[in-house]
Amino acid sequence: MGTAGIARGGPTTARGPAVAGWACAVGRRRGSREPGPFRTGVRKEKWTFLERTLVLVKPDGVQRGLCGEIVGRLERKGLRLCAAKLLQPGRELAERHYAPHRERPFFPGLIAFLTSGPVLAMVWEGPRAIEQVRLVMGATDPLKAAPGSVRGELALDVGQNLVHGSDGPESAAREIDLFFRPDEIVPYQRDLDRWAQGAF
Ligand code: ABT
Ligand code: MG
Repeated sequence: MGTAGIARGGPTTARGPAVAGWACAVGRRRGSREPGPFRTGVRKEKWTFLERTLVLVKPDGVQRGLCGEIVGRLERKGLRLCAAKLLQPGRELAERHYAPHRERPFFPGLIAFLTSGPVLAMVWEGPRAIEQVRLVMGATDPLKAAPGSVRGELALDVGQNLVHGSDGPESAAREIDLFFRPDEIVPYQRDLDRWAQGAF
């Protein structure tokens, strides 16, 4: 299983690296290997499908002292931080991370930018975390980003746009594996998860 899946055996959904949450609180439907979603008869708790996504505070975000701002927004959204490290990406890591853009004219500048200073790499987890993080980030071009989003509020330039979030389940799995070993991802529950992640 890729590291976008939960470390302790939750079932994988059709959406790729998504995993089933509340695994301790609910069981499978009797006699079924399917994860749901459904309400169990006994505990009245539903399956919540959790996803993991890679988030980078890019070199401009670290240099501008915006790590706390970005982490805070994701925390306040209700997402759960399950891995974090500060590192300066080398050329090979940057090229692998942005491999889907290899043929684009902006690729060399993109690699120069990502390798120009430390980034804060993180894995965030929650229901539909991939889309949720992209919403918090705002559109790639800050001019088109929603006003309350990170890029809409704090960025000016399409290249120096502060933050990266995986754009789909496959890229999340690939990117998490690039930046983290499986044992660097810490699965845990918080009490607030049942208040923020759709337990009712
Ligand atoms: P990333 O999170 O960095 O991947 O940004 P996002 O997914 O919002 O946007 P994409 B399309 O993946 O862009 C990757 C990086 O390339 C930069 N870029 C993109 C340009 O500089 N010019 C362009 O015309 C386009 C389309 C923006 C992204 N990041 N940086 N840094
Ligand atoms: Mg992208």
